[in-house]
Amino acid sequence: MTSAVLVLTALLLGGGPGAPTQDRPLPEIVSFPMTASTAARLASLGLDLLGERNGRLYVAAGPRDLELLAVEGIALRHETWLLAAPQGGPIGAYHTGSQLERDLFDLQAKYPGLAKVFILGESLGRRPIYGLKVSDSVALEEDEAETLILGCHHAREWISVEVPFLFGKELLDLYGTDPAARQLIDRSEIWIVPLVNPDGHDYSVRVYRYWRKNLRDNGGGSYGVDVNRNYGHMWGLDDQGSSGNPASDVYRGTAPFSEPETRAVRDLFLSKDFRLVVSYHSYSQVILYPWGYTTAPAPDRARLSSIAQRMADLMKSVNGRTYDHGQGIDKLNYLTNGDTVDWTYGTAGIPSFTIELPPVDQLGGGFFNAEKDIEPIFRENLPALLYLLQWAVDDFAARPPDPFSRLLDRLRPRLFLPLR
Ligand code: 0X9
Ligand code: ZN
Repeated sequence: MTSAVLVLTALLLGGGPGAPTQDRPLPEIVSFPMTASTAARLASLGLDLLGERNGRLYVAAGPRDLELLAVEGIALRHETWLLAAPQGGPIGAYHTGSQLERDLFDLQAKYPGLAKVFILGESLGRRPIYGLKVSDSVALEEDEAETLILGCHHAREWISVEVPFLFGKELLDLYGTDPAARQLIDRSEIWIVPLVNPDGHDYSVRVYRYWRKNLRDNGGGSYGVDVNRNYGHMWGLDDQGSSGNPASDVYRGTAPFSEPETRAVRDLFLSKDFRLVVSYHSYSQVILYPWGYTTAPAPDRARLSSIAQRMADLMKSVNGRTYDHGQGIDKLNYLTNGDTVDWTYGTAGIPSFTIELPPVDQLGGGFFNAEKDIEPIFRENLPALLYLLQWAVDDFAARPPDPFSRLLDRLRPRLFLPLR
């Protein structure tokens, strides 16, 4: 089947989790420092050596090769994007992984005291999963309200990279001019991860626009785990909220946190004391809160609902666009087990939201937002995000960690203590 036919088939099957696809991922171009021993080692692993340039050895490596290299502990550098990206960027105003990397480091360089790039883990294809921390005295771990903002668990949901990234940029730009924004940044630590699934996203950019999962080789010719079905709360509870079939677009993987992408988010989450989590997706124009795995309401549904209502009001006030809000089953008509916000809510009891960005439906464009829509979609989400930061700051003031918890917080990175 040509990819045009695949896209068409997928579109005809409707929105939400799309049709399973079995396209084979292209090999990556990776490079190594050129030494005789590295060359011999790579050749002995049966890798496809492309040649040498400027003291580096270039190799074409498929998913299995990359796993092998990881097991062997051979350090490599990803070069595919550098080699493939035409001037101006291959996907217009949207970020590719390498453009995101560059723009995050640019923000750090422009705002050294306020922005810090960090790597929370590596994808299966050994791409760094980048985050941006925004705070005053950003190099320090201060005793402040922590908020986590995630984007792009699902490869084809490109707009969900842009909103978290632009939010980080906007906060930094506002710091010098807006006293209210400045106070929020001074009083909180904002952790932004715009691209949780860099392998899948790259595949969606370069090969198959409709790709959803990561690029796990499941064997038997099927690829990908749904990164938003691999978290540990009620993982694999039933076959409605996720699938045990590797070919499915909602395949949950072989175990909770079997995927490096979910482990990276888990480890960041457990090393902090987050007060609030937002995970961006598209499309549907709806704010979702736990639970996803059941039709039963969350214990503090009233609180979740009132925060969501306020967010929806703020969103509407910008462009007049309406975001609905509610529990997954009521708003999307399907259950989800092993998703991000069920896990953060189930683990820490903190308000946790999935925001499905516009459009509202397939007819409005589904996953394929126009470039000109990036800015208005970001703008209408900005006040709601600022409100969430304020909510976290207020929550922190109302429920400050006690001295013993603070001691544990300081020790946690050294002791790998789980979240209280
Ligand atoms: O199915 C998903 O993972 C999300 N929708 S998407 O179309 N972007 O794939 C929805 C997750 C909803 N989660 C909860 N309600 N907990
Ligand atoms: Zn999604």
